[in-house]
Amino acid sequence: MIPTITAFEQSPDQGQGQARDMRVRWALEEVGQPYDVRLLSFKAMREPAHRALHPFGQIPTYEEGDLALFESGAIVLHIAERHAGLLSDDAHARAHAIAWLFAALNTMEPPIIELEQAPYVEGDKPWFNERLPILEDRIRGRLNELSSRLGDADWLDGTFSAGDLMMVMVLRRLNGSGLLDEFPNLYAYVARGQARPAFKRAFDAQLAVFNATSSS
Ligand code: GTB
Repeated sequence: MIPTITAFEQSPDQGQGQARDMRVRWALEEVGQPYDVRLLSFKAMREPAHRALHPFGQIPTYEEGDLALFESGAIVLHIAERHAGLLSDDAHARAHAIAWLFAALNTMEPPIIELEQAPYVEGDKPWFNERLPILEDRIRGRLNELSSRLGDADWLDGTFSAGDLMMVMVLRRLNGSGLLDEFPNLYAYVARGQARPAFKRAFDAQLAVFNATSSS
């Protein structure tokens, strides 16, 4: 059965692969599962038909037969559990990969999102310029810890896993911030993830949506 995912009809990132459908596309490409995409306008995302799939009216969603899922982490984990390629058969390695997937979403991503959103949410506040380095230092602290753990390894726990997929996706949100460049092994780790053929196929697919919708 071919699953259907949802994505932005017009992604605000202009095809840079930062919207969270990219995580799901990449996971599906890694395991060799073809998929369909339903593109949604911001208006359609708020309508009852979509809210029935996603309580918060967001993308991505994932439909497969009578299963409907939301939350990119849950979707990637579901794909990894159902197909070979993103989780080891070894029970401990599997548990470690899931821990890294949660670490990406629960430990690394929140301060990164806070920094991303600060200009929109607090940019007009008189204390904004003082708070910015605090937010950056919070991320730097986490990057430092992650960098120490990764060391010279290619991936976080042996072979490439769903945990690496999610960590790379979260870290690449720092593109353009300069923060990742301070940690050469993390910079190389993200580059390694982005060099995977499955990443490239997923990236090209979401970029094709942007190119088609921006020229029409
Ligand atoms: N926790 C949820 C998950 O992981 O699936 C979060 C889902 C989410 O934030 N979805 C966003 C959304 O639907 C798109 S990905 N937003 C519309 C809305 O809430 O109305 C977040 C995103 C959007 C755009 C960029 N960008 O342009 O760079 C980056 C990330």
